Amino acid sequence: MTWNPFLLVYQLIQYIIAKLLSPTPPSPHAKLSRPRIAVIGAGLTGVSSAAHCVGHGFDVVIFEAGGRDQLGGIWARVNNTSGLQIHSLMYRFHPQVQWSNGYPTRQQIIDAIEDVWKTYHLEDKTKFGVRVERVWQESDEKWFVNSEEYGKFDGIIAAVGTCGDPKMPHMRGQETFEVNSGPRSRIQTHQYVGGGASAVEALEYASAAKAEKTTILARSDKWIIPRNAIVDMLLAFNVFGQEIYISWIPEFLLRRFFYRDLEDLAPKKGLFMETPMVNSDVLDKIREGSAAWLRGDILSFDKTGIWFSQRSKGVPPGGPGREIHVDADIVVMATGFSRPSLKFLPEECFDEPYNPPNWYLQTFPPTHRTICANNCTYVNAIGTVGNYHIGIYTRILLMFLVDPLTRPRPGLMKLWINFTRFLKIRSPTPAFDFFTYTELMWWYVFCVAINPFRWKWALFVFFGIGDKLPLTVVEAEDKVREVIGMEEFNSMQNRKD
Ligand SMILES: Cc1cc2nc3c(=O)[nH]c(=O)nc-3n(C[C@H](O)[C@H](O)[C@H](O)COP(=O)(O)OP(=O)(O)OC[C@H]3O[C@@H](n4cnc5c(N)ncnc54)[C@H](O)[C@@H]3O)c2cc1C
Ligand SMILES: *[C@@H]1O[C@H](CO)[C@@H](O)[C@H](O)[C@H]1NC(C)=O
Ligand SMILES: *[C@@H]1O[C@H](CO)[C@@H](O)[C@H](O)[C@H]1NC(C)=O
Ligand SMILES: *[C@@H]1O[C@H](CO)[C@@H](O)[C@H](O)[C@H]1NC(C)=O
Ligand SMILES: CC(=O)N[C@H]1CO[C@H](CO)[C@@H](O)[C@@H]1O
Repeated sequence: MTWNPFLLVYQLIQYIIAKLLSPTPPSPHAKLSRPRIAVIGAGLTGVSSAAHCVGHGFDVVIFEAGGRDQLGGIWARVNNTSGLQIHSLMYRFHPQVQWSNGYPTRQQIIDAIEDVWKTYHLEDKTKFGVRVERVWQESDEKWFVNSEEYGKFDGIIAAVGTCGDPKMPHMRGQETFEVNSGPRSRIQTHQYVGGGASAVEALEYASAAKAEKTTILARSDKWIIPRNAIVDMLLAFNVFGQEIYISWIPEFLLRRFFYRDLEDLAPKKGLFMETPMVNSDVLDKIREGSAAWLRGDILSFDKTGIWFSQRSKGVPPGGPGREIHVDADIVVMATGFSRPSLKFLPEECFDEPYNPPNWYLQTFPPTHRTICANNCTYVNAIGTVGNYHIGIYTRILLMFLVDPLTRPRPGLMKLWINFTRFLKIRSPTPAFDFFTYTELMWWYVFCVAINPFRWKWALFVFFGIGDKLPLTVVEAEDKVREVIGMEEFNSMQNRKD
């Protein structure tokens, strides 16, 4: 490996963050006395949330539908050619994570998730092979998961992710296509269906398989942004989380300096409307002739390839086009994943107009503030993915659980949702269907600042430090309330079962 000063600084910073901000793992058999939390899903989000909980003395049980080999969620299910699209700087899903390079491989990501899982002794707290079908609350506001055998929980963290089963649309004539990969034949054309993030995955797979030519068949236009940490962070800096009057500036710059001669591929619609693809090679491959990008609709398959209606820019899907035949040796359906269901949550969580993602901070259903659907309600975003926000969301839940005065009332949660809708009234997309990372940070700041009882928790919520001090204050507050006869507001901490 070559010596790289930036990498060295990056590693040093990560080392310091890990030392300063990782909550101390409890000893393996320590009795954790604070409220008990059910975490649903053992992907990156579930493992990170659970590690935060036990690190602050809360007990957890992780429920994972898959077996032990599913630890790591979606990353456990994809091929080795799949890797991180964004820079790992924006993928520090737990303070303890220390990446050795900018773009870790699938195996390195799985190892990092396992490492957090083991460090926080979550082995004994994970139930593999248990798909959560139902969570419900008894009159004491405690939760049950699936059945009574797992005991009562004070809070629920749903971390089911956004990638469930692969989406496999059936297309006319699909079974007549013959894969041409006999020992004598070369892979000449790769044919891709779709145009989202999975198309990038497929491209990487194609280049690993030494495809001579790759054609991407895309139904709709998607923005492509360069794989450059600084550019990506600047784009995530739009605190408004929507198309604004100056959005034309980044859009112009991308067209002029990134797309250049291929400007026709840049979508007409705004950048801040849909998750962009992060990739720096695809445009180069198109320029050099080893890849082609065709916009249009698939008509049917035949023995040697695909009949395709090629549309020009601006013609909507299904609109008129030119019929062409695309020859292919192999067809990769890069059609993405269907969304895992949250239907195990109580029905009232889905009442319009407060159905996901239209929840408090996008994550807490207004009818149940002790449910935190961490990182799984998102639709489109620019920014980072599994980053600090997993910890922040988890700690907001922990704050609600131990400090009754910080708990939001359903009416106020709805008011916040209305308020955010109002702020984004001119956005071309519904308020919660697109956000940027900076907007998320503004939500947190607002959430902590709006309620004076949350101020003492600010350092804890944002950095995970100093939960002892606010807890002593909470105990003092509890005493005051007992004296003035408001015990019903008492913290859960004092309610021993
Ligand atoms: C190839 C690929 C590349 C990606 N690249 C990036 C990238 O560059 N940057 C980025 O930010 N993101 C990227 N992503 C997005 C990725 O989804 C997230 O980064 C992250 O890994 C999601 O973690 P998660 O824990 O939230 O969800 P998952 O990893 O999907 O884990 C959810 C887990 O919950 C379990 N589960 C679901 N329902 C239930 C139930 N009812 N009961 C029990 N268990 C259940 C599932 O079995 C699964 O193990 C990429 C995704 C893929 C597939
Ligand atoms: C990629 O992963 C999928 C799903 O696990 C699997 O079916 C397929 O065979 C894998 N492909 C390669 C080339 O490993
Ligand atoms: C993926 O990579 C890991 C380590 O790099 C290796 O152990 C594993 O066998 C690979 N899996 C496949 C399907 O190639
Ligand atoms: C939120 O807005 C809806 C209409 O969009 C209104 O019916 C409802 O009363 C508002 N709720 C609050 C809490 O302001
Ligand atoms: C699984 C999941 O929802 N991951 C998302 C976490 O949040 C980021 C946005 O900050 C998304 O890009 C991820 O896909």
